[in-house]
Amino acid sequence: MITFETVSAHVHAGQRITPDEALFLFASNDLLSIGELAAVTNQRKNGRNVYFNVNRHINPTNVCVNRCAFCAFSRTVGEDGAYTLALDEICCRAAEAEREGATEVHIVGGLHPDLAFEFYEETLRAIRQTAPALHIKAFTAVEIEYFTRISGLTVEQVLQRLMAAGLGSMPGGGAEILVEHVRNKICPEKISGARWLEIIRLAHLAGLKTNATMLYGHVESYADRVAHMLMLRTLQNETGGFQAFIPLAFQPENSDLKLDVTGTSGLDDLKTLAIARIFLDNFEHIKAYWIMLGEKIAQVSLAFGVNDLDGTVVEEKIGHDAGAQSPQALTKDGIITLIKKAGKIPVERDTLYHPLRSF
Ligand code: V47
Ligand code: SF4
Repeated sequence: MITFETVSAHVHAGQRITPDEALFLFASNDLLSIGELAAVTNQRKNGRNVYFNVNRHINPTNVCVNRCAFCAFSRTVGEDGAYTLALDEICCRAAEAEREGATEVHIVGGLHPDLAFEFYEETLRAIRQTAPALHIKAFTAVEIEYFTRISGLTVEQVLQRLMAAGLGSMPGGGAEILVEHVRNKICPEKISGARWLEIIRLAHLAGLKTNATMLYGHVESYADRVAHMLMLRTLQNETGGFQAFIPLAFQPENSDLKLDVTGTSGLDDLKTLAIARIFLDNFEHIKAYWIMLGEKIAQVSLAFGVNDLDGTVVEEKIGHDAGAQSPQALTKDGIITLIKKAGKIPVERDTLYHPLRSF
């Protein structure tokens, strides 16, 4: 029989916990005990260090053929609010980010019906030329699959071409919940969970590091969350290519997902981050995305197993179009203060987690 004591004994002995044990923790409301186990796990991996980076998000277009039910960011061509940035504008934002001390640009966008694959290659080349110091973390597995469709190339060829043009790593979006019956409800047009995993696997084999996200707090059950994390843990065993796991708290405003939900609770946010820290023993980093969580929950999460805060971001659309109440940007000083006041050591990192300086 699973009890808190048996799970705790496994964690303290440094043993991997089972999916049933993770489910047992989700069913418990003993947040402080779960947080303690996560903190022990994190302390072993990262000590008191908390990583952050100075980055800027750029979303080249919000025009998207998928129109996932939870997404308040996307538009169809010609719809009010639809936009596509010119290459010059993208470069201008990247150059500004570099001038202001960023080390990374994070680029994701909609699946535009009229842009050719060459536009994305050109974007990478142009950024590399105008802002050579920036690491380019770009394109989710969903976008990579779309590029194969519009170009007629294989996944491997798309990845090679993008890497030759300057792609340095990939973000973890598009994973949502990898379980098929959930995807059928929230994003029926999106690639399957199996395909998402396959593309990420190929990216890892090509030498790209990626992250993995999990969109939670909508129609999924705790069992779905555990199944999602198990698929990631299994792939990580094989490739070792994941850097951070990032749970994304669902923001319910302006989406077509007609749910009687007001957004996730602070308790659920902290429990999910803590269980992720315990269950995903082969992930080095659990990232709190303050945009979706708010600064205060993100700060408290540092006592619940989290060791990474997303960066300065500067301009965020996906969460804010869906009602996120957090600011658009945090300054570097703001992040450092937030981490210090949680009793931790702020460590600025580059995209690949090389420490740059601590404060
Ligand atoms: O895949 C869309 C999510 C993701 C909503 O890898 C929503 O470092 C909440 O993946 N409520 C894109 N979430 C963002 C993303 C990301 C963000 C920060 C860091 C990294 C990283 C990756 O945003 C999408 C989707 O899961 N999303 N709509 C919404 N209403
Ligand atoms: Fe398009 Fe991504 Fe929004 Fe889905 S989540 S509609 S794929 S931009």
